[in-house]
Amino acid sequence: MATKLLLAIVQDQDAGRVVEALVAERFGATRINTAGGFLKRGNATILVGVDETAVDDAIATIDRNCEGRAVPEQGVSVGAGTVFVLGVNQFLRL
Ligand code: 2BA
Repeated sequence: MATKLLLAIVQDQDAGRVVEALVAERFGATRINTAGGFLKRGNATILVGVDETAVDDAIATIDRNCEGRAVPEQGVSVGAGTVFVLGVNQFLRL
């Protein structure tokens, strides 16, 4: 059973809903308050350790609960989410 680590960067206003939806679907999730390098606005990085067979389900849950938004004053659009899928060497629960 291989574990993956999702590292999902979402906008602040969506983060609570994303975490609640993940937990309701029995995924483990950890929210870290972060900030984007370009806009320097608060955003959230959500860590989700998940079996590789459930990666697509977890990403779909994240996607359903966040949305892209335009930031006209900066002339950019922030995407709904930026997701990295990382391999995990070991997953230990002590
Ligand atoms: P920020 O760095 O604050 O970027 C916000 C939005 O500004 C980006 O939306 C993109 O549309 C634009 N942007 C970012 N860097 C730019 C640049 N050098 N020149 C012109 N426009 C730029 P997203 O791409 O949806 O990214 C949303 C947030 O996700 C980012 O916030 C950052 O916190 C994170 N992120 C995105 N790509 C990343 C990456 N490759 N590595 C690490 N974090 C990333």
